[in-house]
Amino acid sequence: MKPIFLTQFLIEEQRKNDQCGADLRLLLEVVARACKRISLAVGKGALGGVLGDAGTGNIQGEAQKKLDVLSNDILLEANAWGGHLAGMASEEMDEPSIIPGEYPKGGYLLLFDPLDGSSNIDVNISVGTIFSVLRAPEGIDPADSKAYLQAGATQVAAGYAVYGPSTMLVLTVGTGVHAFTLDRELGSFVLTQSNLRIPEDTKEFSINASNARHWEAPVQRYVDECLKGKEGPRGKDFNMRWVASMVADVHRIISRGGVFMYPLDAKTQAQGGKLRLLYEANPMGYIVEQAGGAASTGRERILDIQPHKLHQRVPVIMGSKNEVERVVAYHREG
Ligand code: P6P
Repeated sequence: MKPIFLTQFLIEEQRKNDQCGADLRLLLEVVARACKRISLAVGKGALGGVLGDAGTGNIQGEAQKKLDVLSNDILLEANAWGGHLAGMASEEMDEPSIIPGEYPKGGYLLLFDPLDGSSNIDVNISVGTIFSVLRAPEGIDPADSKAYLQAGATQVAAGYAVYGPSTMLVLTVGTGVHAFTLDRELGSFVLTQSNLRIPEDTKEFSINASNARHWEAPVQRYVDECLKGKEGPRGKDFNMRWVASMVADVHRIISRGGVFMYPLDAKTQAQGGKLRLLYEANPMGYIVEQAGGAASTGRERILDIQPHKLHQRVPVIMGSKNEVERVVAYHREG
């Protein structure tokens, strides 16, 4: 069968989807090219001279890996001259980055976590890039973080690249979720799965169990019932997975079902959660919902949250619809 490359897919999407115009298509192609460059750098491992810490920290208070900084720079440079963006915001930058004066500005904002899960890099575990596309609001300077404070439901596109045994690009422009695999010989992303759907039920949950003593009662109850297996109220055995790379964990869930949880707990209560809303929870939540799953904080739909700061953190429970709804029901019951 003739391969469908990302460009052809996006051109065909453009023809049938008013939300996916030429500018958005070109923006997504630029991001995809940047992800190819990141994949190349990540894939070199120790041979690329870019493992280890950069010796700097980000606004999150996290030590930056050399590849965090390199990935961020790759995305900034790739998107500076294209003319599709008014500005960019990143986990690795305190404030938004505006388009250099010598280049035209476009109508979109790009938000990204350039290398999610980077603490896994030095031990050769899958990492990824997460990105979200918003419309640039009229009358707000894209250098002002207020321009990016839009609810996740307003996203026009979202996607991630997962740098694993193969490099995959998974994206949505609002008409389902589609997966592309990087053909390294051609240097092109080839469509390998269309209209991904998350099974509504699962036997697999994903949570960092070392935080168990910090969890709120509803999460404790949900996990305890999973652990009781077929002898317990769920009547079936569960498996657990935790990669500690959101992209890898959520990609598994989009591929075969499951529920990913980084809930509010006593450790993260003060900062509102662990994962970032604008460039982790929102894009992944949009993709999960487009694949028939659900994405909640436990108390509200993630995509409904009105952000109040650029690096805002939120609790995250997303994946198989029936499991997320069960966790939400337990929160309602208290
Ligand atoms: P913990 C990676 O640092 C990340 O932001 C997500 O990708 C991942 O799901 C989570 O943090 C892992 O957190 O507390 O298990 O190390």
